[in-house]
Amino acid sequence: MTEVQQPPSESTTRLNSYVGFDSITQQIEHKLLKRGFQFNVIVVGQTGLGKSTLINTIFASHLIDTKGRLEADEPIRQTTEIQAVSHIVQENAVRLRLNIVDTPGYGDLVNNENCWDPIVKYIKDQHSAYLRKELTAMRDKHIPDTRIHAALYFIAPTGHTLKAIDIVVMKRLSEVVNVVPVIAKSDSLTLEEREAFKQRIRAELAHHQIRVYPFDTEENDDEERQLNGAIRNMMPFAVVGSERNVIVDGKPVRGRKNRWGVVNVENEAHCDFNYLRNFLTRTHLQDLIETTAQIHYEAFRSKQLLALKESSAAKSQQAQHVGA
Ligand SMILES: Nc1nc2c(ncn2[C@@H]2O[C@H](COP(=O)(O)OP(=O)(O)O)[C@@H](O)[C@H]2O)c(=O)[nH]1
Ligand SMILES: [Mg+2]
Repeated sequence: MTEVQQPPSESTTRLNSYVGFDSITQQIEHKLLKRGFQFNVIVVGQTGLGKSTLINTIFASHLIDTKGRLEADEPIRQTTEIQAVSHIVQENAVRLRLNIVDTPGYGDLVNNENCWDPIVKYIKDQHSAYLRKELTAMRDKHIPDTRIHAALYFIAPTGHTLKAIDIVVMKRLSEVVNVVPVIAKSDSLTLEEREAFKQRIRAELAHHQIRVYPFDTEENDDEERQLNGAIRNMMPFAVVGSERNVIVDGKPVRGRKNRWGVVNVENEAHCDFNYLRNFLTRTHLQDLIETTAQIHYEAFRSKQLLALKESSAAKSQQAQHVGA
């Protein structure tokens, strides 16, 4: 009688069942699922463009998948400091700790020079905290990750061109983080205006050589390249946010009600909110996390370590001088 090798199943104990290294994918999956994922996003842009509102909308739209709608919230408060809002969202067996960092707007002042500094500093501080943990002798097996995986950059829906400040800030941000531009309050543009504005922004980004996410790396296969190409063609996502539910077909949805009708933020005919959410938390989640570690954090890390080496070399030279 020949024995049939059985693939591992929940009912057989792990040790005496068939074990091949093809089971590694299940092992990894099991471990990752147990640990859950941490995903950190920051929102950046001028005051009043709907950053805090969009954060609220993203969370509300996720919570509907599991727990039903949030009720209409407290009135809007002005954001005065950099502040993280965090919720655990779950889809099937996967737990995602979604952390969105809200920032006070800038651009209200006459002189906006270096107004982006606190945001760039915040992003670098997270890299630096991670590096410090990584370098301690008794480093934790799992370092809590606060590194920012994506920066949503809010563009005012002027329908004209980018402002000088948009170009400067996106350029600076793209050096330290994955930048995802969005057109804020896009309900104020007609569909034609929106399309023309998107095209103009893409042309300007290219002209100023601002590298926004997603960009292709050598590791990408054809399918990924195609998907990235499609996303780049619809960038920037034209979003609408709302802190209120409106009733559409008898069901409450996040939306904005006007005299002439209702914008349902999750309706793809109305705006790109769904595309943005799927892009961030589904199709590109893992890639955003990886690019952050392998490109942005790595650049920071090697710079810091080099500086550290140089300063210790200088110190030991000094010590030799003193000793001589
Ligand atoms: N028309 C429109 N108004 C919006 C949208 N998102 C937010 N708002 C409104 O814009 C104002 C400022 O929003 P807020 O989220 O505080 O902006 P923040 O300063 O960028 O955080 C509020 O009155 C919001 O109700 C949107 O998508 N469309
Ligand atoms: Mg705000």
